[in-house]
Amino acid sequence: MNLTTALLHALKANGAKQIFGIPGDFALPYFKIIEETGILPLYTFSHEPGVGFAADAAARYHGGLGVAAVTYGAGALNMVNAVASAYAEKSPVVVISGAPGAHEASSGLFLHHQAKTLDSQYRIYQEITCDQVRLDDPGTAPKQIARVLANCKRHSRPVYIEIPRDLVAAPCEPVPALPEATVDPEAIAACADEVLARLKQAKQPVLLVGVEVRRYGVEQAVAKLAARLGIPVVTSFMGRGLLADANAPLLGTYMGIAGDPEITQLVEESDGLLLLGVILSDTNFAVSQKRIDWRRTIHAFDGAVRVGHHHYPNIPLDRLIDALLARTPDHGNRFQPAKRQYPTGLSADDGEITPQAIATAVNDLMTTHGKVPLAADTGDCLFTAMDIVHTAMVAPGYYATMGFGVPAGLGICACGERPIILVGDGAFQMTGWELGNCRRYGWDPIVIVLNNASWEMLRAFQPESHFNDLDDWNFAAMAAGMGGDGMRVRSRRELKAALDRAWRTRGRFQLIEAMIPRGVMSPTLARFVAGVKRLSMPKSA
Ligand code: TPP
Repeated sequence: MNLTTALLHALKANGAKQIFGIPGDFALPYFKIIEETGILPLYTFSHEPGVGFAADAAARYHGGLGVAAVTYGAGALNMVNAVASAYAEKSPVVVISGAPGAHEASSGLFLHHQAKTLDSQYRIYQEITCDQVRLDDPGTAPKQIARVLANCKRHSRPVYIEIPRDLVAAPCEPVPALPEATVDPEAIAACADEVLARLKQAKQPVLLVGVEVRRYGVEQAVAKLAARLGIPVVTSFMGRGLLADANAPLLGTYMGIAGDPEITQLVEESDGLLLLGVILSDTNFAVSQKRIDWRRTIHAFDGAVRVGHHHYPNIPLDRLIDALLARTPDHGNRFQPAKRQYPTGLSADDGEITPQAIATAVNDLMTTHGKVPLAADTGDCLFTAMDIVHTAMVAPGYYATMGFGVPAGLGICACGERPIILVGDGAFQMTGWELGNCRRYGWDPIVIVLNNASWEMLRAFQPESHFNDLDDWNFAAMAAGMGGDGMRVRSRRELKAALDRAWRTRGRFQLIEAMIPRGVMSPTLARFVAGVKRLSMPKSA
């Protein structure tokens, strides 16, 4: 075994299913080993942000490790935003970067791709990963790889592994089993007892689930717990798509004043709000008009639990859920919330296309053919997704980077699914070109570009600025050259026909360019903007 194969076997043993990457001269030697051993399939993309987003989405979707492989400097530094996003949103992405060999580092010359010092890249990545290693000693490498991968999984955050190019084939022992975290069973028991006592006291307990529930693979267990406790469940905005296939008493998604008023009232008036794996981000809570009394909440996040003013460190989420389940017998009582109604039955006429019409058309498609996963970008497409039936979804709901949607959808394709990708024209201008890689891999996602020739979300906040006007690029016309089919649609009739055709056509990506008039947005975005504007207005005396 050599250094690279030891790493690849360890990645596979710990849940990686594939590698996304772009090589460079510092990375060619280890890419050669990836390709020739076939330990994990390799998918190359066109631009490093796409590599990072695809690895992030694959990790989110299949619940294992995502792997993004790049070259030193120009490659790795080109991926910083995508890895920062994965850090913020707790996605376990393993970044592998090639690097100069030892003799090159001591040549006295500046090396190509070097930013400031040879260590600049390592230091930059220290800020956006939870552990790092440079594999410059094959003797200690197995233990160091084990430590870094263990931290990636434990914290569910990106890690950084640098391989000097002269060591990729150095003999190396296999990576040992990852070190287990030590936990105190008594602390977990005490914590679980207090959580359940608080819930029992509450007149209106509610369970709010966030992204960690998927990251730590406890969706089914959480669904079971919610059913046994008989309390309603809602997801956070970021957690949209969680529990989509679990049998949980799920009401919908909490979005404060931008969301369903019944859900908002339920969450904000709860006297026993249990937040499981929820990131306390502004997008999850800022439009709540600060109505949540945090002293009355129970918050399990980042391996710790806070119950009112009590703090329990070192309580992994999966261990907490196990302990809660062990203390909650199944009495067969089931809370059956009223099912949220999503818009269906598009009237396929000559009327103009709105974001809401797109949600309706997608709902009709899923009603007929069954649910498919969604990948959404930032912009109104993300808010439009809130009107689509609750299905598995990846989206940058907190870090809110544009450019995520298309490569994230391809990350889902690499997991063997055919997603629907929702993306605005502004975001498509950034990373839409990754679709050109579909043909090589036989991927055929359905892509809906919401083309309003505008940075509409920004316009909503600042309508007077002309810089939010974009040109009309005619993306549909470009699809054929990239190996897909493009359809530009202007009416609801055309939209429905294009979606039906896209569904039937397999083997090529399907790009539906839905032309939406400027100024027309989804009802959820309209409420979100109105809410944020209202909350950010100075209070009158
Ligand atoms: N750059 C990145 C990488 N991410 C961002 N979120 C922004 C800039 C700021 N930003 C937020 S929304 C937006 C911009 C520029 C406009 C999005 O336009 P588009 O994708 O066309 O979607 P729309 O708002 O029209 O729905």
